[in-house]
Amino acid sequence: MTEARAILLSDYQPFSHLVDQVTLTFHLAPQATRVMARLEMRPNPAREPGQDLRLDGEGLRLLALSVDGRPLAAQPDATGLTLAAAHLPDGPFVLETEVEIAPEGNTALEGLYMSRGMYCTQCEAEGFRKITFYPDRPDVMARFRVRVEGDLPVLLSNGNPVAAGPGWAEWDDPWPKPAYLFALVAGDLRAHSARFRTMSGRDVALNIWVRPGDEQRCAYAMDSLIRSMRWDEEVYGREYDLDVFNIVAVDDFNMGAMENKGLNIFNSKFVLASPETATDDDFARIEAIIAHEYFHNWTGNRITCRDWFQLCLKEGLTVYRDQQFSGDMRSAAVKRIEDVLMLRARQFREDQGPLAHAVRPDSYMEINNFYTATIYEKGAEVIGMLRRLVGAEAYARALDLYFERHDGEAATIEDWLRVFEDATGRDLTQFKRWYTEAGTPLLKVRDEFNNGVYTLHFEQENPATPGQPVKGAKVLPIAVGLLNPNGDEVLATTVLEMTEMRQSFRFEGLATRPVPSLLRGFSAPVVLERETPAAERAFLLAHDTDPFNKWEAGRALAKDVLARMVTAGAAPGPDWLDALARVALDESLDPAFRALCLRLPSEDDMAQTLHASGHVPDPAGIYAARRRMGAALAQRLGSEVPGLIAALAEPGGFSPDARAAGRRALRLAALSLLSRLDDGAAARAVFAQANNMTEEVGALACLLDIGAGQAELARFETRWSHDRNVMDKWFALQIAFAAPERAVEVTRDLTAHPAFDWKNPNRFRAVIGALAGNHAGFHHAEGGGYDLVAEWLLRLDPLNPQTAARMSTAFETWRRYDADRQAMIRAGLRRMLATEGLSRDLTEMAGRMLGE
Ligand code: B3K
Ligand code: ZN
Repeated sequence: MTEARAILLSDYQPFSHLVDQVTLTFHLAPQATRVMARLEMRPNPAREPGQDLRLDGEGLRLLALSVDGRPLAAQPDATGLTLAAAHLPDGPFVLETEVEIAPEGNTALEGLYMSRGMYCTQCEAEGFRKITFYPDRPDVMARFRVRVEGDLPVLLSNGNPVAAGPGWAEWDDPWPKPAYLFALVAGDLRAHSARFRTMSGRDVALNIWVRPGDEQRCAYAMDSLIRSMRWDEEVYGREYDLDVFNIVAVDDFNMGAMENKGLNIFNSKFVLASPETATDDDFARIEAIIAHEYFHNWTGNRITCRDWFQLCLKEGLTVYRDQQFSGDMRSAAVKRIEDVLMLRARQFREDQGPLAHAVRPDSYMEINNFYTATIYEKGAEVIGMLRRLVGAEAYARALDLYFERHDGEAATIEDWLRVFEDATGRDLTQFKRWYTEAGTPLLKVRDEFNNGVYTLHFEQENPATPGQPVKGAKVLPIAVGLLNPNGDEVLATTVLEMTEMRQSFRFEGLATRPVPSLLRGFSAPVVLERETPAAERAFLLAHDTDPFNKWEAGRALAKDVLARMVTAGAAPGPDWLDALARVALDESLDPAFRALCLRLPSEDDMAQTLHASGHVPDPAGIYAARRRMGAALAQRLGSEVPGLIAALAEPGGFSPDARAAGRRALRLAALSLLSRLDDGAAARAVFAQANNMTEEVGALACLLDIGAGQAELARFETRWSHDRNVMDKWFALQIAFAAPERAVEVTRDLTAHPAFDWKNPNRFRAVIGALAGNHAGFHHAEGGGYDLVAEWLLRLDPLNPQTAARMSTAFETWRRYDADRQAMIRAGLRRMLATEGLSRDLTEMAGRMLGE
């Protein structure tokens, strides 16, 4: 199965044939499902006549094959079936196949598989070929009609329901689509239903399908769906286009969710929520993912990708849209800060390591390995930059043109950029480098003030990445504002457009030297480097009118302090402590914002930053320094904290809205500080009285963080052992908060827990992923963390290569660390590569990480 061959963008050719209509019939059975496929095809006029027909197919038992009713003898190979041109008509023909598959044995969770008695599918990127023989590529778009037969009460597929009887149902999807958007679900399910009237007055039936008993936990997802549908009409003018929209929650799922046309399939963790079981973060993620999958209906489904190299065309744009949506629903400033935190934690990390790749890569071995932070989050940043450069109004015009011009098509990044060029008259040739060149630019800034003229000198560096040693200058939209020394803004936010390697910008008529607020709103995904005195950072934390940069100033200050603590053994000085204390206690500020300011830089973030500035990060040293930093903050704020906690208590019922969530976030941040001073007494009380999961789990985390909480852990387990999604939190928390020298042992013990169902991706991530995320534990000098993660990846790989490969990115940062750690990780990756039968997924990842 591990034929290691790279697929190249430059090899793209249109498919030999077109598929006009697909008719599928499924006889469901766990061990032997029959799939009958009838494909109405014709040669593609865009190709020379007389092409063979190559169909993809993996793990299929071929039972029958005919062309225009005439049986044909053809022998499939390991990856598909070739029908020689000689056996095919020159004009339209009907190809029929019958195959048998075994969904019950499908542990890869790709294709048709079973999750706790229910049938479901995951076809993106290349899972449809595990269901039937088909040209499984996104530029082959066809109409699908599906008949499902099985002895389960609910039988679903894409499109509109057309007919149903006992044990069968038929569905018709009028919108041509690629096979990766195909879906089928069958199970004993219950619906939480609602209706939606579209902007043109069409009535749509909305259903969220869940296991019996879970219907009560769908209200928030439904509300999010309705708000998403309305928002897409109001902001993008996009209306829904079928009579029904179905969402199904499944427990065994490799990622978050999937945008199958009219039948979204979700990891149950991103659907089910009640105040008792879901945290505020869960609610926010549910809202974002429901929106994301819904928005794909236009950006992904109506307009899809020509080939998988264009993945960011749908993912970057859809992430950008879901970020806009969450910003509109909540606090835009807080949302932007959270998005940047995540971008730096995942995408900068990826971009600065051996897995760096372009937003539009030009080669891959296994496409599932490219559903990355670069394609998604950097892809979204690139669109944000485009909008900043052309302006909101031109962006809206360009998007209208995109939908008008490419509806029903499989498009490319070139098509996308041409739409912007045509709508705005801009030449985007240089801008396109954001799509084709990997790496995080470094933006160095110097400033100068002479005779009332203030000058900013910028210089960009575009570091080498695997396969891309030299790069050109990027177009950088740099949003700046200037403040005068009493804190008034003397220049409101202005977007400078940098297009050269070195460029200076002048500001005239200033009475005094201004304080610059650079890269407001994080206007470009770069690392900003400027010698900035601590006093200036503290000034911006107090006075910047741009909320992102206000936060960023505090963040930079904290990172400077922490870096000095790690590298020079310094103590956290009063400047930082006082500045932070003022923000924490400033009641004119949004509590959610204050909570974000109180969050210390993560250990991995510090390791990344130290490495970038030429240090070899010592995980134990970072851990210890960060704890000292937290302790100092607790001391500084100590007397104020109980008052803060009391003032933020929310009597009355729970509401998941952003305002209430922000207050809880600040209250828990304060509780965490207090726990260091009162040995957890207050946290124990909050845990005991909690009527919502945010506070229950938040208080438990405070206790675990100070090395306490064993009794509470036991109580939590007793209370929640029946609930998988909640128990994932129980597993993950203990590992996340385990002290560095105990993390491996705690993890090992939990892998022996009877509820450690490691074939379930959520549970695997909650345990093995949590160890990989415990920076000092995973990177413990003895290497036990590396060994344990590698051991489990190798165990999972034969069953579920996709999830194993994704988690292998735990090792992508190996070059940051000292020689001993590097040697251990390299040896582990080499052992992986030497393992017989290693999947193509993990082979590609380990090979790229080693750079060999
Ligand atoms: N498009 C899917 C991801 C599919 C991942 C396949 N390995 C979910 C999403 O981005 O919306
Ligand atoms: Zn997506």
